[in-house]
Amino acid sequence: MADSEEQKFSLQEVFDTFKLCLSENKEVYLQHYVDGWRELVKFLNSLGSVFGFISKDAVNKIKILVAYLDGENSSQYVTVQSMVKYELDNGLVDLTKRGNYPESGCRTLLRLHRALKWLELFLERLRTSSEDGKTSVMCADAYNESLAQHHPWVVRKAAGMAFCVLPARVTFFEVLNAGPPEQAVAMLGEALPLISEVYQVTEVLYAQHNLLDLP
Ligand code: 1Q0
Repeated sequence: MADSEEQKFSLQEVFDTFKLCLSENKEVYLQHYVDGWRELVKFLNSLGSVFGFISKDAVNKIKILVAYLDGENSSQYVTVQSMVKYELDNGLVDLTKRGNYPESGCRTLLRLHRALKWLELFLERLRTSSEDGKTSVMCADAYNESLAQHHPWVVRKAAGMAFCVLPARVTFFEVLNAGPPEQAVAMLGEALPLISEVYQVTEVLYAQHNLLDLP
């Protein structure tokens, strides 16, 4: 019982973690960023095993970042800004092709960062959709506009198949566990600017350091 309670997804929790992500001077706290993704993965898992290959990859990336957060250099991984500085200053990032650092914090976070764009686009569509809107179409459109360009054909194909089995809009809102659709829509309206700002801050940082195409 307690276990399934723990697994229960809460939109409020996503909202809260993304709110905590940004420091006063607009640095992104890695711990909260990772916690936000953890919560999202819970949601993904509740949609069923078709999404297993996606959640597995997300969990893998979360684990890599958690290892840095808990590791001996944890003080360098407090914010995404400090992580970027530390890894670049110490030559811990494969910049042009995969080599000695296939699991750098920078390249791992970049994958989640790109997925955050998908999330932003998808949630915005969901928020503004009408009752008969199709979640599978909203999801696919958001994906094609963002993540898809970074994925090879086979991943795009598998993702496209998974989107087809997304629950209908009304069920989707039920799984969101945030009250009636109007209430969930209102919460999305509050959460989106936060997600969007975290995305934007990270995007600018990565662009400044030429990190947007890390292999
Ligand atoms: C609701 C439906 C969820 C659909 C998720 C869309 C994303 C599709 C991504 C497909 C990823 C396929 C698995 C492998 C990809 C990797 O090759 C790729 C690159 O990594 P690498 O190491 O090979 O260079 N990895 C990624 O691009 C990272 C993908 C992470 C996706 C994380 C998705 C987590 C989803 C959360 C559910 C969100 C629910 C929305 C509603 C919540 C309301 C706040």
